Amino acid sequence: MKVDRNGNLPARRSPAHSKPSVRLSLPGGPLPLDRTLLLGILNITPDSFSDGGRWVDVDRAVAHGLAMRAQGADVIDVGGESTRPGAEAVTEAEEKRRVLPVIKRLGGLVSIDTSKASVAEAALRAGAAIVNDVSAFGDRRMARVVARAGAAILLMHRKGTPRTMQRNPVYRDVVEEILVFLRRRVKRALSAGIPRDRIIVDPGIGFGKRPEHNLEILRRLREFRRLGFPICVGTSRKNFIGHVLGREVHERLYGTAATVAAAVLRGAHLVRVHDVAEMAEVARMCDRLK
Ligand code: HH2
Repeated sequence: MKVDRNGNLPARRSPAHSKPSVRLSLPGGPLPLDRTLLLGILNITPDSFSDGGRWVDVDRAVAHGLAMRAQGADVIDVGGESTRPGAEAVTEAEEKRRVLPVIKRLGGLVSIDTSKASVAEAALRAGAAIVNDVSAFGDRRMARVVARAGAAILLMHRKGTPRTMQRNPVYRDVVEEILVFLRRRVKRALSAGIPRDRIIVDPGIGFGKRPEHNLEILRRLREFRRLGFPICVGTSRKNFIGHVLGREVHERLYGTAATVAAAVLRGAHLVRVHDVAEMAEVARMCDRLK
């Protein structure tokens, strides 16, 4: 190995101290990725798997969004349609009726969790800056809508649809298959005119995956850094935690904390969580341990 003229080995740039190579910009300016960003989940749905029915009233939803922000959420992820396995589809009109008044009143940094281009378009007009599309362009108009608005897109992997995705999902290599899928969807985003620094990727924990697939994704999360985009991970209260610990949905706080810690230590840039106050502490601690 080469030494410098004082006989010292060259300084190694540790990943923790080098500048993050991935970037994220929103219409309001760049978002720093030197610490993990938190997406606080706000489901305005009667049937979401863990908080269904809690935030269907607009006043309560807005108050909860503001409370999550005060607890450390960087982005409030507003959704009007549950994606849980077997969930019923919701019409465009109903989804808009649920999310738009809340987005308008929340202000600040908001992402819209939708797979419908028309809902995304209306939400971006109402003030959202990120489209969280769990179908990764299942609606062919979505890429153009996001590009035209100058918004960011969060592209998530999913195998099948909410109706079918948990019916015996099979992979040869779960991580490789997701990487191939995400590369293709990123390409589609770029060719629609969405800039590189407005793209986020997500392996889609729980979407067409068995518990062992979800665990493997988290163990091998570093491999997603090869894509070169910010990585978002959503493990909060999900079924694979219940599977490991034998806990019901509302007993998964510690299990969620363990998965958030694993994700942050293995390179997640954003985590999508229900329990913002607790997970903000987990993320801050793990940021310092990197
Ligand atoms: N998970 C859910 C919904 N949206 N978006 C991203 N990017 N990543 C995720 O892992 C993800 C997501 C499912 O969780 P939740 O919103 O709590 O439940 P429901 O879909 O039943 O509303």
